[in-house]
Amino acid sequence: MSNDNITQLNQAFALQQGSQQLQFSLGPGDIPVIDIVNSQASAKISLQGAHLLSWIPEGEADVIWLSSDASFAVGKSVRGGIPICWPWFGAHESDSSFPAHGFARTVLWQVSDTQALASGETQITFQLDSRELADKYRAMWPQASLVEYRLTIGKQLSMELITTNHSDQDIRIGQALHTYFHIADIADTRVHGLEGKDYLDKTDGFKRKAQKGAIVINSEVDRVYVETADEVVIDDQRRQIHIQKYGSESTVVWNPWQAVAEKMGDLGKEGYRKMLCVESANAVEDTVTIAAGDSFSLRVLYQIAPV
Ligand code: TA6
Repeated sequence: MSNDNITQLNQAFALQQGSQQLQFSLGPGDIPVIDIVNSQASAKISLQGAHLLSWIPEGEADVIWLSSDASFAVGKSVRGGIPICWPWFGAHESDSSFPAHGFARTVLWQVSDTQALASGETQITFQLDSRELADKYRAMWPQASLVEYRLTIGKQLSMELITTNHSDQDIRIGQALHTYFHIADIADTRVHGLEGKDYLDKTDGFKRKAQKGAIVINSEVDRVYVETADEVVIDDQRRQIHIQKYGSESTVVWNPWQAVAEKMGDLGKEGYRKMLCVESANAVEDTVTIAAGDSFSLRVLYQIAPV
């Protein structure tokens, strides 16, 4: 991407309301980024992957964690933020050479609309049209489909991921908003709302287990909680992050802990103490079939509350 592309994006989509509310610039790795500032919050989003990198509601610390060792390169997913896993979650079910968590997080999305809402929030809509993908991705996903991703930035963060099937057959997708939440300290953090639910434990051959009480993390955790459509709350004893979701039956909870984090190489020193992924997903037993011509919406809302 060049500075000319940035000028064109700003001409088409920048928002000015007194001061600059939404603008594009060239970020690290020559990847365009969008800065949003309104009276309720600020945010940063990369055009690669439509990847939200930061959301800071007024008066709060960043709710989203981004690794100090994150690298920004064309075609590479960023460690932190909100990667979009689509059209599959985790490993591809039949071809291990395909990238984990799909390709949506590593390709450039199109911006289709920006709006300064009367509520004071800022809305931006991205699109990913499978018919316009490079050949290597079309080989992985030949089905005609359009994904729209609408983010509303304010005191709350709202995200909607809508997949429309433009082919003449059913399509089946797995997906997740793979959010890295910024927490004060993993030792003080509890996750509520999944008590009594079954999960598939990736660290133990995907064995099915039952959650007893709130989730406490003191070693590697990599779990897909099934049949979990209800609200989840992360409490780090400084604040609570409330996660409401619609059109998501699975919830993934992940922290690699120290040894795995060290091998990953981009999680930062002690990064695992400051991050926790709680992902609103349709994964494993809960992939979604979309009939020809139909759409499916995954909608997720984050809000902060005092402890
Ligand atoms: O969502 C949890 C998970 O699937 C873990 O198994 C872990 O590997 C993580 O995602 C990160 O995946 P990535 O492909 O971004 O390295």
